[in-house]
Amino acid sequence: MSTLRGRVAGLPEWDRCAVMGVVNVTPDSFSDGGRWFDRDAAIKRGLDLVAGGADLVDVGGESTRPGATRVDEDEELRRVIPVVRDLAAEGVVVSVDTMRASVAERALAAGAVLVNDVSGGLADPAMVPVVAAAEVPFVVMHWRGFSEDMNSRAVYGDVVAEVLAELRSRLDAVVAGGITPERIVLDPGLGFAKQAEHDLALVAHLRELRSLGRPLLVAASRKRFLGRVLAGAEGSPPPARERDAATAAVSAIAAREGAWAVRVHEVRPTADAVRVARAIEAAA
Ligand code: PMM
Repeated sequence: MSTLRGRVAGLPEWDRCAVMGVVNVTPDSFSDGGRWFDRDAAIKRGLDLVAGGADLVDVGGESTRPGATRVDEDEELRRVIPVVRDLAAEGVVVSVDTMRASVAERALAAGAVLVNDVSGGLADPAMVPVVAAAEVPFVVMHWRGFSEDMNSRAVYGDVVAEVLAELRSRLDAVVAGGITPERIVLDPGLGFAKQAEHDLALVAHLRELRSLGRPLLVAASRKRFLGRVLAGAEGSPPPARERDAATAAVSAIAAREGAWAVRVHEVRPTADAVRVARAIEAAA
């Protein structure tokens, strides 16, 4: 079982694909922007996600939707740290979603146990040293550049081969930077410098990404490619909040393909999906 999904040193081991619930403490995330911007609402949301079946909660203070401009460091700290502190104090396994080493460091001091960096350490040269020194797990996502212009980088000949090669080189770089391989999780970065057809191909080929030898995090939740699929050839995509059933479908597939965890905004349907996938795996 753990050979299918892999194990991440420093985190609990779940006997199935884990469910990472998302709390975006932002006014502008595409999926849930503004809903948990207030500190108390964000903390309550994190606790509700755990009650609904989340194994860990990912707290972020910067929107990475295509075209988003960056939030400044003080504001990111102000958004994230109290939420991390309060959720960790409640016993929640907290991950911090940040591209800034300073935010990661402060979040770890406040009780976070995992750093999720969508840039895989590329945005801030201090990130890898901070994570290496803290000896905590690190999510390395496939990333080609900041959100302002990432759509222009969504150009691939063979998306699976290129994402695989680029992730392998990031894995080598962060290991060279002192993060032990046993603590590294890889993520194909659905929607980041990718068009819908690229995201679909990556989900279809998760097993090939597993060949990198590290656990995989899959974050399809409410993303544009699901909107495109649901819209059909002519229609317009449903709003982000109406993509949770589609998200759960990807969660079931990702779990079946050996993903270590799925990152979702609405945990209930996905918690059910990964449990069903686990039951089917046990019956195989
Ligand atoms: N996507 C978003 C934010 N954080 N983290 C990882 N590891 N992988 C992702 O694909 C990812 C992420 C963007 O979605 P959101 O802002 O709506 O949560």
